Amino acid sequence: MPTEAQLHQSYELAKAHYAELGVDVDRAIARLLKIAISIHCWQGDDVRGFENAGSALGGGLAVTGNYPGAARSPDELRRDFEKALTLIPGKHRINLHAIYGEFGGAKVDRTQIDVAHFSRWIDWAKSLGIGIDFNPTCFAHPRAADGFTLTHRDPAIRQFWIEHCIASRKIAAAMGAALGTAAVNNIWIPDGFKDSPVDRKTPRELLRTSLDAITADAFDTRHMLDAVEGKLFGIGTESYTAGSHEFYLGYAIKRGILLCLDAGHFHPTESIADKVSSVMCHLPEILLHVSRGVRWDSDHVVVLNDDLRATAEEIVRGDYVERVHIGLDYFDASINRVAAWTIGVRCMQKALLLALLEPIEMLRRHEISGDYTARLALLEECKTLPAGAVWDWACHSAGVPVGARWMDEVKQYERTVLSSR
Ligand code: RNT
Ligand code: ZN
Repeated sequence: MPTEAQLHQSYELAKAHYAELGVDVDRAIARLLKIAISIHCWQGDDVRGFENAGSALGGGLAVTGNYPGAARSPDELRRDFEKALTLIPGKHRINLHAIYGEFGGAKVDRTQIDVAHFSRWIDWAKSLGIGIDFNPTCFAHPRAADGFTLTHRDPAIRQFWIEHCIASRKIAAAMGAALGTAAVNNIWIPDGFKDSPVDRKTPRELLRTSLDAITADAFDTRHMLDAVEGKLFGIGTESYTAGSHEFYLGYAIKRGILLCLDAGHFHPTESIADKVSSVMCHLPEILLHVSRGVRWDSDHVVVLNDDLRATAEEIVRGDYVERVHIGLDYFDASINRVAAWTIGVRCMQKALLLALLEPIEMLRRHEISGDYTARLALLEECKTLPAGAVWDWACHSAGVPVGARWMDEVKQYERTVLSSR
């Protein structure tokens, strides 16, 4: 492993290299460390939550793997999350689902959830100086067992889920107010059909009415931001989902709320990167669910691939850093869960750093002057610039392990904490 002096030397060499291209490396690091990633709590316990409702996950979601050490309680989940935070540079956020409330063994139905059930999460987040984001949980519940929630034909079931989403908005707003940073409250529903429906219209009209009821009360956007997440298909809803991308794009624009783009929710060859600048023409802010589909919306751990890089490039090139909320959404139970968090967040950050290190002024000049040869040549040369030395220095200066050294700590944590679960 390199010494501190060697790390610094590599960094200085990289800095000189980038300076020649007009890139200020120190500025890139400073900008990177200001970007908070919303880290999904559900990687830590395979989307189980603490409701004890005994319902299967459902909703077309599937977690596979049986790696030991999943968190079994809020305290274990928080402890694991804290461990991951010590391995990731910068300050981040936690993204909670409604099923992660602390119900003290009582049966609290989804319409009954209240900010009191999240007070320990709020106190904990406050002590760490991090923000919280939130999600109503419209799956893994007897009333979602037939696959319909906000679009259910039965008005009583629809009303149940409307009330759950209203309760979630209130909780999110209270979290945002308590922590001094707006909580994004993201609605995703599984509703759809396995086989081709003859009525594609009614569920969507019902969804519109349900969403109108949910968002009827205005909240201070300094405390809570509404988001809606579309999806092309799920397991068991291969032919039709009511909450499609077009449905929510229209709804978000009409209501001036956030649209959530999940990387796994489109046709497999479709990338969310190209969508960012399109939807940002019409929306003030968006939420991303950065995920990695392998052949389908499989929610694999995010890695530094071309898709991720393209998404980060679009955020940075478009100067959208302040308007794009970056959340992660994946769940892999076949590997160490603290490592799964750490890998995904660090990769997201590497992608952002690579984008921040682009010689964008030079690239733009080539493009504007029509010199596409020079644009292509420079883009390709950028791929082998010494970004690794800059990333290592960013980690070092943020006080987190450099390179693969963080895995030593995960192994140690596995031996001392996770293995006894
Ligand atoms: C499902 C959506 C949704 C969930 C989480 C658990 O396909 O991506 O965001 O993954 O809310
Ligand atoms: Zn998602």
